[in-house]
Amino acid sequence: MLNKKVEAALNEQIRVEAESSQVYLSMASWAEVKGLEGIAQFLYKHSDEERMHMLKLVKFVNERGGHAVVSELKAPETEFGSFKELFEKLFKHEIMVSECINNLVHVTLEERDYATHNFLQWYVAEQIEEEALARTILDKINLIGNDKGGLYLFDRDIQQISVDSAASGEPMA
Ligand code: OFO
Repeated sequence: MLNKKVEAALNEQIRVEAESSQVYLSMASWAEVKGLEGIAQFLYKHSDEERMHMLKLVKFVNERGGHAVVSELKAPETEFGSFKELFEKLFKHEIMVSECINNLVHVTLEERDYATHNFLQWYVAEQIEEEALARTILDKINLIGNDKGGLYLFDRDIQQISVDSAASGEPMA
C-alpha cells in the first residue's frame, strides 16, 4: 500500500512524464512543418515513449492501492528557432526529468517504501540512456555546424540513433 507522501510524489511524476510527451509532440510538429521529416519522426516516437513512461506509473500507483490522477498540463513551447536549439532544449528537459526521478527515489527511501524504490530503478536506468542519447545527438549537431548537406544526412539518419547505440557509443548507421 502506498503512503500519501509517496502517492503524491508519484502523481507529480505522472504529470512530468505527460508534460514531456507534450513537449516532444510540440517539437515533432515544429520539425514536420519545417520539412525535417526524420527529426519529426524521431520526436513523435520519443513523445510516445514518454506517454508509455507515464502509463507505467499510472498502472503502478493504481495497483498499489493509490489513485493515479490525470492533471492539467502546462502548454509546451511551439517555436524552436533552429533544430540545434530544439535538441539543446530536449537535453535540458531530460536533465530536469532525471532530477525529478532522483527526488522521487529520495522520497521512497525517506518513507522506507522499498517496493516503489525497486520499481523506480527502471526509470533511473532509462534516464541514463536518454541523457546519453541526447548528448550523442548534440555532438552530431555540433559536428554538422551550418553545413546544409550535413543537416540533410542528419535528418535522414536520426531514426537510426537508438537509445542502445547511444549508450554503447556506437556510431550512427
Ligand atoms: Fe525522457 O523521460 Fe520519461 O522518464
